[in-house]
Amino acid sequence: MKKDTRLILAMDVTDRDAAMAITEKTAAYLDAVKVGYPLVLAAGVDIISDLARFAPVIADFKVADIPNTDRLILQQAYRAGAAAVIVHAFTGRDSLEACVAEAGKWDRDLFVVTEMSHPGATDFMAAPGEDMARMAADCGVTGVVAPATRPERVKQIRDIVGDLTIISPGVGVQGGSAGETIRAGADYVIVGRSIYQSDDPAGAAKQIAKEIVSVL
Ligand code: NUP
Repeated sequence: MKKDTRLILAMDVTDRDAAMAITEKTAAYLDAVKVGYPLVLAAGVDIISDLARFAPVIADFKVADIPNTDRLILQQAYRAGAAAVIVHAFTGRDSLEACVAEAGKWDRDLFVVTEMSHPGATDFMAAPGEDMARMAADCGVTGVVAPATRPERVKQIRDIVGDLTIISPGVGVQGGSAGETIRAGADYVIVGRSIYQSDDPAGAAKQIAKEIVSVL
């Protein structure tokens, strides 16, 4: 994944044509596009290779199963053309190691969720978040997902994961700031609704990319 604008679009629009059109319009400001269940279930898995024409695709499948099932899911995501897959870590080391091995076979990226960005993440996920970040670094993943809504946590997670890539959702509608998140140590911010619900998605993406440049 190139590190140019440091902006990743979360493409959660469920209309295939709209998803394609918005991604094409904003592509000049993106380092990657992230898809998850909303769009893939609506449009089919081929949407991954279709969007990959505009930017590398991160499959946000938050994979969380036994090692064998994790492996099977990752195979399908990479086969469909995903440059990276997002998985959970709370399932434990054997599951994560299976994911790392599968990503290695395909020579693709793997990101691990530490603590999520929504308020409910503090109910259960925050406490083991640092342990999960430590285990992720230990297992040799590409990077981790850390909450832009809590820049202080991004800083703490940066201290744990060293040079690994940090991608941070929660900018815009969820309340996080792109500039603060990058300043806290994230490599990329992930932005969805603030871009795809805008009347001018390209203008919104350009503005966020500008904000990021201003803090580098
Ligand atoms: O902790 C996380 N928070 C989060 O919002 C982990 C995620 N993967 N996401 C995803 O990022 C979420 O599912 C959505 O696709 C995107 C944020 O979108 P938005 O709040 O900018 O619209």
